[in-house]
Amino acid sequence: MAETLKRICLVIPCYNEEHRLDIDEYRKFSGRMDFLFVNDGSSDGTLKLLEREVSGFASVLSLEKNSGKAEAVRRGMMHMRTLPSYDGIEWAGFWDADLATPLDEVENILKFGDLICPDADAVFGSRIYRLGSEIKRSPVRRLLSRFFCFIFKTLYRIETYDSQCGAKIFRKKTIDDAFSEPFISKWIFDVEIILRLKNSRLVEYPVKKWVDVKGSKVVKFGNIITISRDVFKLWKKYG
Ligand SMILES: Nc1nc2c(ncn2[C@@H]2O[C@H](COP(=O)(O)OP(=O)(O)O)[C@@H](O)[C@H]2O)c(=O)[nH]1
Ligand SMILES: [Mg+2]
Repeated sequence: MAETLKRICLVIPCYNEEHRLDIDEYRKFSGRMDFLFVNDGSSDGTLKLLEREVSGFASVLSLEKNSGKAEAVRRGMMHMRTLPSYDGIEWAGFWDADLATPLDEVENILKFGDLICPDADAVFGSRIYRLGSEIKRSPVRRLLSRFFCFIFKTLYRIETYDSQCGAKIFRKKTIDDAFSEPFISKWIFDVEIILRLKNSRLVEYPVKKWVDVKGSKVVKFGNIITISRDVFKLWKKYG
């Protein structure tokens, strides 16, 4: 355990997460990693919950207006640099608030970075179905993910198996390149990050567990149209 002690700070973007945030789970892991919760202009009791429950063991940044996950993560990554613990950490990342990827995977992803790919600039969680893993995703999400990865490969020559997993970590030196400029895409900013980091060494870590948590706000028909527009915008800018 000691080797992962506060080597990493995770941004947790939170939009209307009052009923999904498992505060006790975060508290349990807070001795081993830092958390920066970003309230993304929630209209429910998320901010009150964060102020009441996490300020004793984690940091909170609150955005007045809802700006979407991409901007919430970006602002969090930028704000992290002002935290007193920032100098001591080696890695920074973002992790979905619903803990679809459990927090014990943080240690595994760090080990993967250290042992298997010590020269990696970023390690991205990837939901690969295989013996010994527990990946529970709806068939619709699986299908969409395969379809969009095919598009990304064709249009941008990105060889990722799973671009959208909400568990990603970055070495500190890559943060500026990945996050200093606002993203032009709303839902596929993960792909935009890959396009921005084309000169860095990026690797995928096959998560052992990923469980679809009820209450997703992303997979909706309207968003699929926005995603398609994003694909075109990215192609125009980075293609
Ligand atoms: N949907 C949505 N999620 C946001 C927004 N801002 C931050 N998030 C966070 O993005 C993460 C992923 O959201 P979720 O609904 O679980 O997406 P999914 O599981 O990928 O379908 C969660 O931590 C959300 O709280 C936003 O404006 N909309
Ligand atoms: Mg989710």
